[in-house]
Amino acid sequence: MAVERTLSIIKPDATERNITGKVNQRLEDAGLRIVAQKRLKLTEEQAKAFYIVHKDRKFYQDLVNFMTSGPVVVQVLEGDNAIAKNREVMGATNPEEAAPGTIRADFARDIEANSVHGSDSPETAAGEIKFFFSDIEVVG
Ligand code: RTP
Ligand code: MG
Repeated sequence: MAVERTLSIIKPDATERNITGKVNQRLEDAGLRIVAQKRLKLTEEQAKAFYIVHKDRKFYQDLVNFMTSGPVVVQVLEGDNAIAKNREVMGATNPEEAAPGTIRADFARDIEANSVHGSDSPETAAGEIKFFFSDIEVVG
């Protein structure tokens, strides 16, 4: 299995409840290593740019409003098969459909305020990591 890196975001609904440590524990327990991490408050412009692939979806502006509503923690996770592994630990987008024991099943409020983001392919992971981190900020 290939060692990969993926971009993770702990979303405003989770920072608000002060559960970033609990989320990180889930990630680390799954064998993912946090090789970069910082706390930010996204601007409208940054959130729109990050989610540009969803610009034609009807939830786009709501999502941008939510992602700018409070601090986020952006992170790079590293490990074997990290992209798929992180998506597995996160659970389905809608917490009502997320498997028991996943982060979203246990912590998400609803389909929008769903606590975490994770890149969905090697290509998006590379682009999303670059969006937030320079090379010297990622220490494997
Ligand atoms: P993410 O990109 O955050 O890891 O989540 P995902 O792949 O599971 O979901 P995606 O389809 O990429 O949607 C991105 C985020 O938009 C919000 N969303 N709201 N109101 C809605 O129907 C709806 N659908 C999606 C969620 O915050 C979702 O994670
Ligand atoms: Mg997505």
